[in-house]
Amino acid sequence: MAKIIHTADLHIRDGAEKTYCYAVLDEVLDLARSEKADFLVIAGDLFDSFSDFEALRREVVQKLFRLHEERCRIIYIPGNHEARGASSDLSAFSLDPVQFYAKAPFVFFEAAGVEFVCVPHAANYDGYRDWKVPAKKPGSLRVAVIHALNSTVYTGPDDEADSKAGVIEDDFFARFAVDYAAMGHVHSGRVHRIGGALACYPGSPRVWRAHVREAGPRTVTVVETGGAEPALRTVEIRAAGRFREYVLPAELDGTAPLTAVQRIEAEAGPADLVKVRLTGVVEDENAAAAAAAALRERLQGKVRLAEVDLETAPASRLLANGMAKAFLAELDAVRPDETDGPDYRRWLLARQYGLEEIAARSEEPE
Ligand SMILES: [Mn+2]
Repeated sequence: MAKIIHTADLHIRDGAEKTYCYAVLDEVLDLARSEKADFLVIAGDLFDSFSDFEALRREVVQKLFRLHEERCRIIYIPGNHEARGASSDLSAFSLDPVQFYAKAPFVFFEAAGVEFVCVPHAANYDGYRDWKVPAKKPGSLRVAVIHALNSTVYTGPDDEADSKAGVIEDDFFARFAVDYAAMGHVHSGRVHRIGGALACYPGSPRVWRAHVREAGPRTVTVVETGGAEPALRTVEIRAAGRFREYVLPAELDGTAPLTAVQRIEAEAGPADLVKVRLTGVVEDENAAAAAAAALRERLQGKVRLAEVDLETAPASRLLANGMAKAFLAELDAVRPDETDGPDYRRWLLARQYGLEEIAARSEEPE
């Protein structure tokens, strides 16, 4: 029976983000310690680029060394990001005592009754049918460590054109009698059964970018062997914070309603990445841009990273439009006194929808 902490896609970056990345890493290591894990498996993209790998690998190995001393083996394969901008072959680096397997096409070893097939990231794995992977010993558990896409998640070209990952075929898992596939690359966690294996993406334990795939709790997977099949559970990494996205109708001057901003500030935590999308018709997009910059500045003081996007349209043509003027005058007459609460929000939305509708009609050919 063995216990494995499975993580991937930490994307440790030097510079302003280093403190955050290390807080996430430290929490993962604390978990491995408190769980008394036999293995910590890092399935690629531990570093965000080759230069981050070069700059920080010694510091990171120092952090991992303490866990190693507590008899947890650390197994790490490079993902597609470690090779970004690489000026030398990753397999030439030693991260001792971390078991770093960068030598293509795979490295096989057995430890504590678990057989590992470690597959460093490659642009493709086409030759795998010729790989001389030893037959599985009866009674042992086989874990494949892979940084790639598979058929259940690959839905066409990767949207990160400059950091594509290879695609591993379904047949791979059955051919090499894999029980558990410790996958990396996809940042939202998921488990699929492929060719008799449980193929698990633990998801990134951090928030890497403002994207829907980074939403929800950030987790690592704890795997326990010994039963009929591996038992999995996910553990949230609190230091990761959350990705939070808000769509707000802007006032005519481009500012976000204060109550909405206060709601965001009450909800978001200091480790969060917050994205605000300001929508609607505004009088002057330059003023709106300045208001957006001020909002970004304000939120930046409260959260780890704040992004404010303008998705507005200028009302210049509209204000010359008699219907728009009349509409705004009517609406101003029924503007709620309280700018707090749902009535005001509904009023703001009604005004935006009305203006957008008038804008659309005024562009129709006569
Ligand atoms: Mn990746």
